[in-house]
Amino acid sequence: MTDKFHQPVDAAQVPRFAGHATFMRLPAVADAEGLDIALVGIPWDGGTTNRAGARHGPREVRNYSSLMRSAHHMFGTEPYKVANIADVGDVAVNPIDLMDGLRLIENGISAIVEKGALPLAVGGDHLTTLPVLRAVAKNGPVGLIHFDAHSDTNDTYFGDNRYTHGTPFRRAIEEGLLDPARMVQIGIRGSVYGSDEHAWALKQGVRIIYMEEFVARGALEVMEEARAIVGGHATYVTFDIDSIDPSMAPGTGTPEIGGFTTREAQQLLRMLDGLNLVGADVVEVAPPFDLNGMTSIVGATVMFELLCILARQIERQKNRIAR
Ligand SMILES: [Mn+2]
Repeated sequence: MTDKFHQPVDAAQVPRFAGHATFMRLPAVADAEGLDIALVGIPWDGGTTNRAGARHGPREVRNYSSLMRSAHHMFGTEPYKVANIADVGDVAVNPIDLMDGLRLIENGISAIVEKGALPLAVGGDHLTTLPVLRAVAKNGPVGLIHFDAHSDTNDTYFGDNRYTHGTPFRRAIEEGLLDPARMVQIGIRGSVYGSDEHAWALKQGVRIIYMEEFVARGALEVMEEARAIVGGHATYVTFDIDSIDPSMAPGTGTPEIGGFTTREAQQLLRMLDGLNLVGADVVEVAPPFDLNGMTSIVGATVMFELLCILARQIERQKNRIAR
């Protein structure tokens, strides 16, 4: 089975600091043909309202992903043995034209989805998730499990500008890409523009689990509720690195204190196992604000956790077909 799937470069043969800096040291391939999971970069931060830099995220996450090994120590999963996974490179982007940027990102992710592969994307700012959702929700609205410090459901910025990294999930609901009754946001915290900032999202039926509620209830209980909300239907997972405390992930554009520890994030992510996922992303890693790569290693590790969840889903599907 192993030899028909792409394998990462063996660290016992080529040390981790050598060779090509691809995601997880997997082969770089031209497109998603034959892949179960496509690792893809979205180097675009044209939706950033304050500190830009997430455009540099994919390159640094690729670099730090060289520290990941090939098996998950808790699940026992060896993702590269059960699924065909490779680095399809970065989608084309336009750093000086927002609407063209969104169009290019949607095209890039659509090319993956059309080949039947699950996209696992690394942003980019959180607006990149909107064109990804346009690509993965072509057959109808999907559910969403959203880890973030911010709800990202505001309406407009700087006048009537509707597309920023503070608005993607409002636009996605309006466009019918997300079913708000199957949406849960976890880790939301920090000061807001007004006391009614989350009123619109709550009115649509979005479940917002503030950090304070997470602290009171714990990962197990919160994720049991999140799993019940999305159920067994198609669901997307989006992980904003600013959900993690800035003491552990400072390299991001909009840091908020009081965040998840990296260990809590691992606990939360592992409880995604068994859902029906159509893709996932890690966004808002901004290397210009990072310290010695400490945020990029968090991004790479979150990516590996998500990769194992997706690989386990592929494995279950293949076993079902084989049976
Ligand atoms: Mn966000």
